[in-house]
Amino acid sequence: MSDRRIQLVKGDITQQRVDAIVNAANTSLRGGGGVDGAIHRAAGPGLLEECRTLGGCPTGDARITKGYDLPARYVIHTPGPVWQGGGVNEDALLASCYQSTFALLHDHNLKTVAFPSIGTGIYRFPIDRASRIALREIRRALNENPSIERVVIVAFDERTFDAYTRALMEESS
Ligand code: AR6
Repeated sequence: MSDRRIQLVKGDITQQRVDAIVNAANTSLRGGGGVDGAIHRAAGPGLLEECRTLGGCPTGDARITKGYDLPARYVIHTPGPVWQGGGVNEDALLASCYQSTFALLHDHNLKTVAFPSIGTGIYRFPIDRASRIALREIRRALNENPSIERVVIVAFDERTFDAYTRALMEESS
């Protein structure tokens, strides 16, 4: 059975009214393209200012900042792996992005979160593989943290929405 706390929606993560949205960042935490660019544009300059104080973040790890002009209270920044064919620990590093994010949610007592599809844009992680890893980690974290109330997966495009739909169906079958 799929966990009722998991929701898949199509849309723009910057519009999500949750405790924290997750940013598919890079290790510099100085902003970038894709969802990172969209989050920085919507949050305003305070976000980059705070990010500059953090001194970067290793791949698979995560850092938390305030949400500034976003409806979300916090942003959790996590750099995914650049896909290089699968032989350099990409699966474990992607899983680690989710694990690190849930650790921060737990530490800060946050109950609702929205994820983009980490790694599957500019970093080219294969979408079917990434969506299975994401759902496996989300379900594991939900089992361990009954206090998490809602996990929204925000698919920006049809391809991403379809891949997560398939992965959700695999899980519930
Ligand atoms: N809301 C939700 N999802 C979005 C949005 C949005 N507003 N905009 C894009 N996406 P990507 P990555 C989707 O490339 O592969 C940046 O330059 C997008 O369609 O944002 O982890 C960082 O600074 C895709 O499905 O992240 C890094 O350098 C998903 O978000 C690098 O890109 C992830 O695509 C990280 O690459």
